[in-house]
Amino acid sequence: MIFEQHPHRRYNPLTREWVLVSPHRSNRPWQGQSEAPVNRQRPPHDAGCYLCAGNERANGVRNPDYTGPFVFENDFPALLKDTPFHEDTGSPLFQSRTACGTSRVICFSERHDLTLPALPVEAIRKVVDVWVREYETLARDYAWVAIFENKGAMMGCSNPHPHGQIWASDFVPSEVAREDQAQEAFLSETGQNLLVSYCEAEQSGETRVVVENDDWIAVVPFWAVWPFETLLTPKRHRPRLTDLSTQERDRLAEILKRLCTRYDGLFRTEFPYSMGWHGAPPGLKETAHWQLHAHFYPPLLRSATVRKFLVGYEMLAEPQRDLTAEQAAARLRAQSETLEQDTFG
Ligand code: H2U
Ligand code: ZN
Repeated sequence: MIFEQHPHRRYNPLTREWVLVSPHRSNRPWQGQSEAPVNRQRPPHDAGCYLCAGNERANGVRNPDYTGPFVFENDFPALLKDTPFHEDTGSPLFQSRTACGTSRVICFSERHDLTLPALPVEAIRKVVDVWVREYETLARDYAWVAIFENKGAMMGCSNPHPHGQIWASDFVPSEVAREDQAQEAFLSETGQNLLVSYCEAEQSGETRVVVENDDWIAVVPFWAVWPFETLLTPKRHRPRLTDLSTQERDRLAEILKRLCTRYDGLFRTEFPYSMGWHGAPPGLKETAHWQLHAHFYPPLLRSATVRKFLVGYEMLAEPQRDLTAEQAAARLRAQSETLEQDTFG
């Protein structure tokens, strides 16, 4: 395809933003920053870890001797339950309003040394169940439940014990509101669900597919910004995590392991990323336009220590990438689905 060798822009229909793709630059030399490699040798239990079973957290509370996933209220939450109501819309220049909510931390398992891809599928399945359960509980009281994982020091993760976070808020955050509007507009303009149609189209082409099973598909989206960004979504129309069948939860655990193992294999490192779930906001009655999906946004570009920066043109104009989504998908497809523990650290 000629346009894969020439600068072009691609449209992200989920956010209605454009990304500039410059494939002719892929082989430019790099003399910029590389990060120090992290020591990945970790013990199964670390006496100094705030998140390990039986240990004392930063605020003095002791974790139980848990096995499997463990959820606790974040000791340093970004959102608080009882913030006094305040709304200031008097001036278009100085608008503010109260934000209420709650934050939780989810340790994926008692193992300090095992990230998602290193856990057995059955253990990942338990994490899936906790995501669904937490979503279900918090969706009763909140307008949005953010379920996400910040992985790796490069992504600002403060603790090596594999864990994710859950933030519930009484407002729908901007990124989600944008996706809501875009999917709604797509349905009313075309009569189709945006992501269901998109993934059907990707399945027939295969150039951007990374992994799939009977119920799930992961692609490097056509409009990806991060070099190895992926979009993971059910094959059938499922607006929310709570709409997943037992089998879909089983197969989600399976595909998560396969996808993350490929990520780890790419640069032979515990692949850093921010990932999280987007689905129909809890309060929404009409959900035909929504499709559940997870975004994986990994920062790495060309090795375990060389990352992509969204700076300069990206900050001031629009996102830009050199490696095409098709090249990234091919690289991920070429990886093994067997975790080579001995290659780390
Ligand atoms: P991140 O590393 O992804 O930031 O998550 C760690 C979270 O765990 C962070 O939000 C919380 C931090 O507030 N935490 C506790 O609640 N208690 C602790 O003792 C340590 C960390
Ligand atoms: Zn730990």
